[in-house]
Amino acid sequence: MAIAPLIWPELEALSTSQIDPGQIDRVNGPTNAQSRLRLFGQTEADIRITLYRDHHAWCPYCQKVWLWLEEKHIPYRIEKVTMFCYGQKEDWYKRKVPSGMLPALALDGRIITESDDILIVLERAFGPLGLGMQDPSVLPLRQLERLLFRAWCNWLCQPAGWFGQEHSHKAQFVGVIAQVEEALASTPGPYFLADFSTADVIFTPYVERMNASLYYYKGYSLREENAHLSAWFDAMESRLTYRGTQSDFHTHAHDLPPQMGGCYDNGEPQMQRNRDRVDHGPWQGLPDVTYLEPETSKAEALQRVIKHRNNIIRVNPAEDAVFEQALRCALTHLITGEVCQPPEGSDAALRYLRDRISVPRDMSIYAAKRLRAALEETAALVGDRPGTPIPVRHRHDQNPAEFARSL
Ligand SMILES: N[C@@H](CCC(=O)N[C@@H](CS)C(=O)NCC(=O)O)C(=O)O
Repeated sequence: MAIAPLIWPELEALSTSQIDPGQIDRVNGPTNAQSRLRLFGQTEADIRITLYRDHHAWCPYCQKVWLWLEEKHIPYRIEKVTMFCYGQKEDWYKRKVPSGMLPALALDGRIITESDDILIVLERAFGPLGLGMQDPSVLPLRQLERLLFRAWCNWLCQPAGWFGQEHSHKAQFVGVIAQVEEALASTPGPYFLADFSTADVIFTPYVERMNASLYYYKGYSLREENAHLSAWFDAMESRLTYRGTQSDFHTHAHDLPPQMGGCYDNGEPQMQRNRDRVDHGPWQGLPDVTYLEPETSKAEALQRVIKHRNNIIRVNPAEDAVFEQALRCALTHLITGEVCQPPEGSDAALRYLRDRISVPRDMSIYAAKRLRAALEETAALVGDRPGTPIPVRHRHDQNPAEFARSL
């Protein structure tokens, strides 16, 4: 039987009965994308660093530096900057870094750019993370990571063309992956060296993006087809630092095209099945995450939407009153499991939001999967109209300026 949508205070009470907002410690608790200050039990007087990274917690080079700081428990502040394809770059940032490129880091007031240079400077100031950037065992792994990056770009970012070309780009990538598998097999544990180190941090951002994009655009499941990489992903997911920075297939599949200048699908049946699943669900069970789902994932999703609800409703193309009610229906369904009938004609509006949940910017990976499912199941009660298509040349639909007041 369908129930009436809960009102906001009722939804809020349900989210806080499962997660007390006061207990989410953004400053000293687990790694998270919402924090502006990280202390790890130290004081603000101990801070020597500001990390400038993108609002979307998407930039791979920022993720590298972010993970490093989190692993080393170095206290730091975070300033968020808009990437060009999301909106207008902040003037204050262009005065600091005229190119506008991210990441940048201020150490004792001195600005450093280029993620590798940043890590080298950080190592000098705070010591290496395991073995350092210029260690003889790390250097060849850094070169291997760049080789893999180039092979991935060649495969993903060029039209399939004639069959042989697609085949040779794939073969080239798979050949480099064999070297990565060999490197991982040569150590006793799951990491690139005997212990977790800088080398794992260096590989993380792009291997995560490869896993997502090749699944979606090429029908190739990096994590499932390579035993050592699979164990490496599992080991990375055992770390709260990585979980806090981890994105999902949907976010990456749709954030990559404007950043990479286009991603090309190969049209194969497996690719089409994968794309359909990433876009329309079911999202549970996709090989973008394997650690056990936290019990609080639905409450987390609810809490995050409640916090930003005014802007979420304002930017949605549907009429505010209609979407406000539809959104409460989806959230009621999310948290109670009951069916809640949304207003007629709200299906496209619900799918608009379904397609714009960004991980980890908005919430963690499992919370996003639960919210997408609740939005889709609620939309399906009134129709099958898709949301406004996600743009591929820019992501102005995600302009952080629209959310500035509640970020
Ligand atoms: N080699 C640089 C690359 C940095 C880079 O390409 N950053 C991109 C984001 S992933 C950027 O800032 N692009 C400008 C923008 O999108 O606003 C590094 O390692 O830091």
